[in-house]
Amino acid sequence: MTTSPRLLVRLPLGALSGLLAGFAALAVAELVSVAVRPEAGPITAVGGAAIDRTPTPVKDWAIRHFGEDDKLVLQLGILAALAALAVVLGLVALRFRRIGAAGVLIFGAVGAGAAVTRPDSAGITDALPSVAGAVVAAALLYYLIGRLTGPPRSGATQVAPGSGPSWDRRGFVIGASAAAAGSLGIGALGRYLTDHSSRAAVASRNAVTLPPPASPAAPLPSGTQLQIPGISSFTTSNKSFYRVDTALVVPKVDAATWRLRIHGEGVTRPLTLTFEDLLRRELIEREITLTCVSNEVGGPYVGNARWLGVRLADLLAEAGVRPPSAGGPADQLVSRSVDGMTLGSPVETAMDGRDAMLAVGMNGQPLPFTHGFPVRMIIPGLYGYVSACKWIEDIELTTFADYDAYWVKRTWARKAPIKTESRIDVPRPLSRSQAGTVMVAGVAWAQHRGIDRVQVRVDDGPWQDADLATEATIDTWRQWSYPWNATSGSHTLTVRATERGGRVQTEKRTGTVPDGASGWPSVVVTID
Ligand SMILES: Nc1nc2c(c(=O)[nH]1)N[C@H]1C(S)=C(S)[C@@H](COP(=O)(O)O)O[C@H]1N2
Ligand SMILES: [Mo]
Repeated sequence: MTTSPRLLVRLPLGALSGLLAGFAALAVAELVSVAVRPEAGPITAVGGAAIDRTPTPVKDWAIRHFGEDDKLVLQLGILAALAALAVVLGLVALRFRRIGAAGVLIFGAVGAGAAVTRPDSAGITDALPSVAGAVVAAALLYYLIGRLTGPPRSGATQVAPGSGPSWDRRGFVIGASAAAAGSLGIGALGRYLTDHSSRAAVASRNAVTLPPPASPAAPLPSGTQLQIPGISSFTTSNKSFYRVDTALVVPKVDAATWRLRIHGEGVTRPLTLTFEDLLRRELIEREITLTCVSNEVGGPYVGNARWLGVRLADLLAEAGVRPPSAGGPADQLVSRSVDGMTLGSPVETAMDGRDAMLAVGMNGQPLPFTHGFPVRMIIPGLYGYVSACKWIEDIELTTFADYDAYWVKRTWARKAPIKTESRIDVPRPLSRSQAGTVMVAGVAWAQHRGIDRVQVRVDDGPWQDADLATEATIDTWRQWSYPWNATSGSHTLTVRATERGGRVQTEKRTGTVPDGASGWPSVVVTID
């Protein structure tokens, strides 16, 4: 004979019911999202909405503290919140079965709302994953809680008359087990199908043979790379190149079906280009150092690569675009990516003769998916958020007065040329070295202006000229080194760079918002 489980048993089973319902919701939603759109899954949609709504200082803090793991941390946070919520709903349902189930539906509506309002939303169908997940989960919760609290059903275990409410232990165990197994199976199927759908993109990337550039990068002059342990390699490998973007799921774009549209104000011949179209054009190859506006003084979000691509100014000219200085009506070029990101760059800068390009290659490889395959923009001298659109699919000519891009809506500057900066790579902060010659070394950058001088100061001593590595181009960073005759004690090393033309890197310390951090980097070291 089974009587109603005591509170100590009922509460955990209610919580378990909630968790199983939540798990089923996610599994079903993710499976349905494969059919609809992978980005329409509730975790991705809610996470994306959260990223977009996070106040800039918090986002900046998250990037600083979690670095490139920021998105993983966010997803784990969402999962933890969902789990807590599922437990609460399970417990509520013990008392109020309908309200618990309705609560599940409400959270499904939140997921659906987030999905359809994402900038890359395909419309109302994006609600389907969340809705399907929520309906299944609500039904499951209703059923499981019913086993815990409901009256004995005919055919259930025999109950002595008058013994009070009973619970269907067997029904609960079977239902819960079936739900867990079913969710696991559905989840696995969803995962398998997701991998399968990205296979076309992977195959299209594997099939790319990058043509040789019509205008190759000059071979790196000898002396560009100093032989000093711990200094940033002049060329940053694709694997170690920093990654900064808002994409929770790295877009896997099939190059075979990819198209780029160029249109808007002053465009007399709108263009639609395929990936093959781009590869057939004259390609340029250039060394360019990319920097993120979120890079703190001394921070890691800067890297140099050899980019291969199509000159952006040529494509724009072909579309009939004239820069404002030649009477063109558009002063802003808005790039849009497949995941709905928007970046605004000055048309004047893109067409002023610098090597702005639509890049297809990075260090001799097709772009990695994380860095924008199949095509991204690169404009030397501008921070990434106003130039380096990854997974680009649309270029619209407009004005700064008429349109604010994604980060501009979130308090960052409309225009953001890269500030002259330097970084001490060695010695590491708070490291210990032996008295004698200690190599102080690092990198300095002032893209599209060039670095002419780097100076090092020990404590409050005079500024000493560092030795500069050979310059590759004015668009790249430059290594430097200073053999320091170190004496024992604690010392502060400070560095500053001077750009071509004589302007010294400003001492003024500012944070990253709104247009990039400034100030002199320093490290404190101990000499034994
Ligand atoms: N589609 C898309 N492109 C993007 C971003 C993004 O979030 N989405 N981030 C930009 C920013 S802020 C920077 S600094 C560079 C970083 O490029 P990387 O990840 O290849 O280093 O990409 C830019 N392009
Ligand atoms: Mo950035």
